[in-house]
Amino acid sequence: MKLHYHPLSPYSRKALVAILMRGEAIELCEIAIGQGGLSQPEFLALSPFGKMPMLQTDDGPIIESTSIIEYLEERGPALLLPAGAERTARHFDRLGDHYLMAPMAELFWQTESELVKLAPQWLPAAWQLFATQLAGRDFVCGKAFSLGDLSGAIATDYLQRLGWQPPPAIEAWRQRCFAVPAMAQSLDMALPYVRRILGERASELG
Ligand SMILES: N[C@@H](CCC(=O)N[C@@H](CS)C(=O)NCC(=O)O)C(=O)O
Repeated sequence: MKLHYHPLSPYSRKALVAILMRGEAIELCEIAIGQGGLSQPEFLALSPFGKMPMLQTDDGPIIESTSIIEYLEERGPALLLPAGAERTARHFDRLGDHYLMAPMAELFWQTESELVKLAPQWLPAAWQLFATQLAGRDFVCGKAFSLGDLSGAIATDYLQRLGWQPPPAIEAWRQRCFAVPAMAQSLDMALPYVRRILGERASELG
């Protein structure tokens, strides 16, 4: 299997963490995003919307970060969908993707989209939903890190680097999530790119 991804891409990082947690021999193929890698005909033939991540498997290409994780979980071992708490994990994955990750991506790339305008309402509301679920729990599904934490924690980490400070309970959870070795490893892989982009922006501002 081959994961087509980029270390900076937060959706790619969801799939990357699932792979790193498994220690499975899946080839990591970094997409040359600066050289139009996402719009190459060979890539579009496998990922027709020009989006990453994409997992090449014997069952065909799989797009959508959550679907890639579900594919890996189905093959086993199930590491990110805890028995009895799958619905909660999936629910918080959706909340994280739609209400934290999506506005974060627009803020990161400084677009002028509707999501940027919604961010001041959506981010605190989404963090509140996570905080309510996390009351008395280490992670969204209890003691173990799961799919329910992935998207929200990765987005929150980027958001705080962009100056959006989460409430203390969310910050404490973000730190717990990044103490998971695969999360820490994916962050190490992303940081050179994050620092370069945010550093360039800071120096542009003087
Ligand atoms: N819902 C998709 C979102 C994928 C996505 O938007 N990926 C971004 C990178 S983080 C991308 O490929 N953007 C390229 C583009 O939109 O042109 C998923 O979960 O995989």
